[in-house]
Amino acid sequence: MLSLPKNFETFNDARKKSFMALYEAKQRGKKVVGVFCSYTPLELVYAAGAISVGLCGKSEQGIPEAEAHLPKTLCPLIKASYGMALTDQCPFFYFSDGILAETTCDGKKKMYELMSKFKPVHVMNLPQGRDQALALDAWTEEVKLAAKFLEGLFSVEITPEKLHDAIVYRNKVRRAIVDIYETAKLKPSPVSGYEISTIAESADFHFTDDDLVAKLQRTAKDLRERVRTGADGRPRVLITGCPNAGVRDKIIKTLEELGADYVCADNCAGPRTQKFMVDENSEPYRAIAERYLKINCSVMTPNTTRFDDIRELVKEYRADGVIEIVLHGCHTFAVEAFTVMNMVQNELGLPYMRLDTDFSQSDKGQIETRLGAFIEMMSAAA
Ligand code: BJ8
Repeated sequence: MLSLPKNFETFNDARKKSFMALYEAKQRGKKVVGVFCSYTPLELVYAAGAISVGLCGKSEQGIPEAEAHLPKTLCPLIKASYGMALTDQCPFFYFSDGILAETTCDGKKKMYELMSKFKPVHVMNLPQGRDQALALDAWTEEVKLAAKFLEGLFSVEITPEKLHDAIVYRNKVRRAIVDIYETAKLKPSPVSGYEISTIAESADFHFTDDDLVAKLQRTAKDLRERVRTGADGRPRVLITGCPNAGVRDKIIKTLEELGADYVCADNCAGPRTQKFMVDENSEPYRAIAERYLKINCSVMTPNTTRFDDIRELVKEYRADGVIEIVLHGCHTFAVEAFTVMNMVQNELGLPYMRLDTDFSQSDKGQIETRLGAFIEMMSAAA
């Protein structure tokens, strides 16, 4: 009989619901793999007969405890992720049988060394110079090693057939999620970006046997048919930079309450990452490696294709301005922000604002003031 975490009673209702679905899946014998990054090849997890669950910290919870082990100046996403695991406050970490991780930024990869004291952790070596001659070969080998890790962890065999089925399934999920994001291409968007991002994220916490693809497709259709009164003339914003789930309420909700629409994200929570499919007709390990290596994250060097993404997304989603979110301690996005600013202001001719922040509420008032001024700037430029 599986036990519940000690602090189960203190979880809020939404978390309890999601956690209970995972708990029931575990009771049915499902295995769970915790993941932290868009570079994790989820196809392997599914081919191993397991469920993946996103473990990134999204609030201040666990940060004070994490700071006893990690530098205070580290990015809040890393500290929160580690702190939740350390203090056993994350129900999803609690039920993860193992962790599949990658060498992305320095803080994350060193944090995984500490995390491996709590759970089996396999770290894939992500080649960051992805244009180099042997990058794709090396990453293909890493994908194979990750498959071996999962086979060993769960005593299963990842057959070519299982891998192919997993590739086809994950492609379908991605297409359905992109369809939901693309609702916001309509002008005015029939639905708030806050709601779209919440729906898309819920696909990472799907632990029942319901048909996820059908559910997402139904949702996309419902969203498109919605009529949103009073949405005409609201400035449309593209958000770029670090993952924004930990600051969604502080920034995105406030932005929309102040009168703008968040229509698209050029970050891991957005069509930029989901749009790449795995080629279903090629050798599966190489096809998976190719797909994931296309992701335009600032941990890559050079990362010029990220700027092509921003150009395209600004055009497709008809953005009136760009907001860049830089989490404290995230050097790669902080450095790239200079190039993003120049491109948005000088080449695209749009207002740009950079917000340096963390998961605390201490800068809430200041952010609200800056968002208000930015909305006025976009309205004046329209
Ligand atoms: S693919 S964005 S999920 S690495 S943890 S890099 S914020 S200092 S999360 Fe990321 Fe994968 Fe890239 Fe996406 Fe900066 Fe913090 Fe590092 Fe971060």
